[in-house]
Amino acid sequence: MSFTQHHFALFVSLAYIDLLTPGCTESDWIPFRNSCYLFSHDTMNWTKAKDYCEEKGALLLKIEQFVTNFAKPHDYWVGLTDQNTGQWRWADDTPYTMNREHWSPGQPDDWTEHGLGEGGEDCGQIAYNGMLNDAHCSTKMKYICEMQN
Ligand SMILES: *[C@@H]1O[C@H](CO)[C@@H](O)[C@H](O)[C@H]1NC(C)=O
Ligand SMILES: [Ca+2]
Repeated sequence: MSFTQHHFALFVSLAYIDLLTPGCTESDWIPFRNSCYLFSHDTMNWTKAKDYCEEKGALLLKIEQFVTNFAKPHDYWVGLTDQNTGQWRWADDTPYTMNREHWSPGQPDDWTEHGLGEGGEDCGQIAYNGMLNDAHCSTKMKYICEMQN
């Protein structure tokens, strides 16, 4: 485990216990490096989650650095979508460079048999195992916002 991963693991543990820590103005937000993070308890579809983060002056999570020890008992929306352009982009409209090592095996698969309405899977989530998957954007899911200080 690298120095960086160690600190990320610590940050994930802090997120579990909702520690009130100085550095973030809202109590549910967890400081890590130069950002504050919200691991939501409520669930929203991808677009609502993106809007909620933006209302808070934050972004649906843009993952700068992947770690293998992301261990959370939930799936969370992150700020990845290919719904408008067919190309994966971050919620701040910057391009995402595909790296399949960060996706669960066989993902993104743009699955269409979900029974959730039209289209395939165009929105990105991070699963409990720390790997990405594309899911139907209408799915209500927890989400992670990142506010840069
Ligand atoms: C997301 O949720 C909002 C409000 O609940 C709704 O208006 C919108 O149509 C939903 N979008 C999708 C893609 O399901
Ligand atoms: Ca998928």
